Amino acid sequence: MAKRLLSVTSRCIALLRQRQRPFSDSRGQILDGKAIASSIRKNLKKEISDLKSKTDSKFGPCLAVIQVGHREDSNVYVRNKLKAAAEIGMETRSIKLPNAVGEAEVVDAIDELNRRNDVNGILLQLPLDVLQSVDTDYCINRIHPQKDVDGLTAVNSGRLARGEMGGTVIPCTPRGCLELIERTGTDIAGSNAVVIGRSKIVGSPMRDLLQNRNATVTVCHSKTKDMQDMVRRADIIVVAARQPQMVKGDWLKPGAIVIDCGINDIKDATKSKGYRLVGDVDYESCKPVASWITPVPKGVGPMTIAMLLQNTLECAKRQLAD
Ligand code: NAP
Ligand code: LUD
Repeated sequence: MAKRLLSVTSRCIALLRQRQRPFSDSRGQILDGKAIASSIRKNLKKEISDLKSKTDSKFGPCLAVIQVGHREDSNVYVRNKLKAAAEIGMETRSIKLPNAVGEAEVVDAIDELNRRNDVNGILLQLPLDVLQSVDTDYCINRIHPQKDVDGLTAVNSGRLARGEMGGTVIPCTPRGCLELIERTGTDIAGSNAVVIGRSKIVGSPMRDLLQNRNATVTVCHSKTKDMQDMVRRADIIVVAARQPQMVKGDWLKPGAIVIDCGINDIKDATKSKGYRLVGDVDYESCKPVASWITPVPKGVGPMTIAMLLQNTLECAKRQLAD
């Protein structure tokens, strides 16, 4: 009898402990951004084809990408974006401006795309690769908010910061990160989230998104003291710091969800190109401690592109309804 009572009590204690632990105990699960992005693109392709047949092909979403200069990384990203758009049945326009242009030419290109009814989304690839000084914020804000598929204009980022989600566009990378976090099945509400980085394109909108989901968010940046102490309390950590392999496994709370936005080249003589891509997270030391972790490549990067396509489709649908 005493033995049975003991066993029931210890089972109850074990159950209680499990309830107190908000996250799953399995460690090192990989959040496969490439596979998830591919399934999202497949659904978008179907939706576009259905909308085309319903509207006698009057509906044909079109994404325009402006690239200034010829940075090798931008060439790759822009090529991938245009290819992914075409593959799901979107029209695309690629506008390449030489690095000798000034602000006026960039603004002219944006204004022309703003005017065209056959263009639903406009993306200005950053950073601008220019010889003379051009005000990036000014150019971005020239994009009509309804065509701002990157969600970077002051209007759209202001709406996001204020939690006014109807009609806004969420920046692609943070939207992709949120999608990945949601797919782990974790409860974001009430969790402690740490975002490392506060850029307009990743860190700040990520903070807003997590806060809107009722996480308690701490933002770290280059002047943050005791960053490791902040990270140790985090159930969810999103890193966008442009610092190769900065976050180490022994900084993490066991079972944390780790989302790595970083894309950095580091020298690697064993590779034919002489370098390889790594994130801002030290994957090898973090993987055994995290419950879920994104790899680099094939983590956040492909999600950014899938979310761009989703944003473009959403903008096109709103424009059709107007
Ligand atoms: P960014 O504009 O250079 O901003 C970096 C941020 O990190 C800044 O807020 C900076 O702080 C902070 N930071 C720098 N060093 C730090 C340190 N030692 N400790 C803590 N914080 C530090 O970069 P970004 O455009 O946000 O991009 C971040 C990374 O994500 C890059 O590797 C980029 O290539 C990658 N990225 C990937 C995707 C994708 O689709 N996968 C998309 C966008 C960006 P301060 O504000 O104090 O300067
Ligand atoms: N500017 C972006 N600049 C750079 N990785 C991207 C990106 C795909 N206006 C504007 O697209 O959202 C943007 N809007 N950004 N980025 C970075 C940032 C921008 C980064 C990586 C990838 C887009 C991507 O496909 C692949 C992966 O991680 O698996 C690897 C690609 C490779 O280099 O081999």
